[in-house]
Amino acid sequence: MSDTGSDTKRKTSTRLKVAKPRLYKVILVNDDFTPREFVLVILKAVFRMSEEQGYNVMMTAHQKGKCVVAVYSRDIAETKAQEAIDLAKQAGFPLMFITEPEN
Ligand code: NFA
Repeated sequence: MSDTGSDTKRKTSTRLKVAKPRLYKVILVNDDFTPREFVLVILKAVFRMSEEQGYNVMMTAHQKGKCVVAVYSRDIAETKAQEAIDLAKQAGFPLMFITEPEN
């Protein structure tokens, strides 16, 4: 009863810490070497995109230079971007993904 006040304070400061999960965009960057079909394989495997979604994202990057693939927490965005880069590198392609905060 007498420490109701301090409990309330602790709860409030905890909420302030968890209430702001910044979201990060994973962006596909165009290059002149990676085959379109390989880009599609990566988008489907790593980012769980459908054939149609993947094709549209791949073609947008191809035509405009880059395209947002998806938005995640920072940790997931960076992990998925690195996974995709590594898979491409293993296959001999310079495919690049970058991450950036949404706001
Ligand atoms: N521009 C690549 C090509 O013509 C395809 C590509 C699309 C690569 C999107 C990277 C990103 N083979």
